[in-house]
Amino acid sequence: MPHTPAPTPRVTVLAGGVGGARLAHGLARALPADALDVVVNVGDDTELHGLHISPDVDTVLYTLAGLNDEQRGWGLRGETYATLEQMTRLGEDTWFTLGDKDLATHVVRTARLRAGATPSEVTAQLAAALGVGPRVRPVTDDRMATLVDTPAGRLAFQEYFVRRRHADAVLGLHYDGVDAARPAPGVLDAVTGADVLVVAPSNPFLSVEPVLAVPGVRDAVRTTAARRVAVSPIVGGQAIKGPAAQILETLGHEVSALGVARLYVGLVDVMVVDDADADLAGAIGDLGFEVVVTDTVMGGAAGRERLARELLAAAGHAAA
Ligand code: FO1
Repeated sequence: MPHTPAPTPRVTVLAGGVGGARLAHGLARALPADALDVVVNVGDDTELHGLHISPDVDTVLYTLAGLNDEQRGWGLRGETYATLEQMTRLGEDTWFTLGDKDLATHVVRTARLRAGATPSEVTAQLAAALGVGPRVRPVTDDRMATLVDTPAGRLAFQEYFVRRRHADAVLGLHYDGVDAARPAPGVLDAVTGADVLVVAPSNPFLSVEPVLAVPGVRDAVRTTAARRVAVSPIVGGQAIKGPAAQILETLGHEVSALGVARLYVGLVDVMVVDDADADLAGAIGDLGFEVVVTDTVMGGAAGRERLARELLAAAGHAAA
């Protein structure tokens, strides 16, 4: 019998910053560029020095372009900071570290937004200029901002995350403006038209929820015919990066892959957990998930691609 190759699956990733970018990079290595959509959180966006900064979108773009700083996860490799040093000398408060090349992104984005382009259009232009093949989409073109309730009061996201080094207990989260936000063009189609929907190992409250909270997105995830796969960002009771463990705890959830799985009931079919959490597989399965236990700690590009291929296999699709 002649062998008919399986059609390439259409894959959409819901992503925050570093974890989402790394998994998207693995998927980009395993799939043709036009098979992959990355829908990105914009609740972390901020305005500083008169510039519009979209950290998660940039982290995804830089990572897919192979230009990111691997150690930090965000920003560009081989950065210099001459502009920031001079801005400090001129009296600007420079707690948010902006490299010279990264500043170019913010200058260009801000100029184009002021000239009337939408965030989606600017993101597509930046992606093309950086040679990024997969479609990278901000979840919305409307303004929304994650605000963090702490014992010190309600903080703007980057105030909490960078300036105060996510040291404050998180008592609650507010996604300001989200009720009036509309999904950006193509976002709902990317969710409903996918064969595989991947929820990246990003922070459930800081990265995934502000994507789902945009009206229409959660329903699209609930009802899509895509096979839906989530990777736990909690491994062995700890976050791979950032404050996910502390936030789960202060918001009253179990700090484990099981605690994460409980958040995704009804939204996801397959939970992928790390080998370190093999003992939780039974309890996660009891929630109705199919469970895949594997090495989820993505090292370099090869590790990301391996995990990406395992996810696609778990979803019933082979990679290209
Ligand atoms: N994260 C930090 O911890 N410190 C920084 O100074 C910092 C600067 C920065 C500049 C541009 C950018 O795109 C991201 C940057 N990040 C920084 C990361 C970022 O703010 C957070 O990691 C994300 O918003 C959380 O997903």
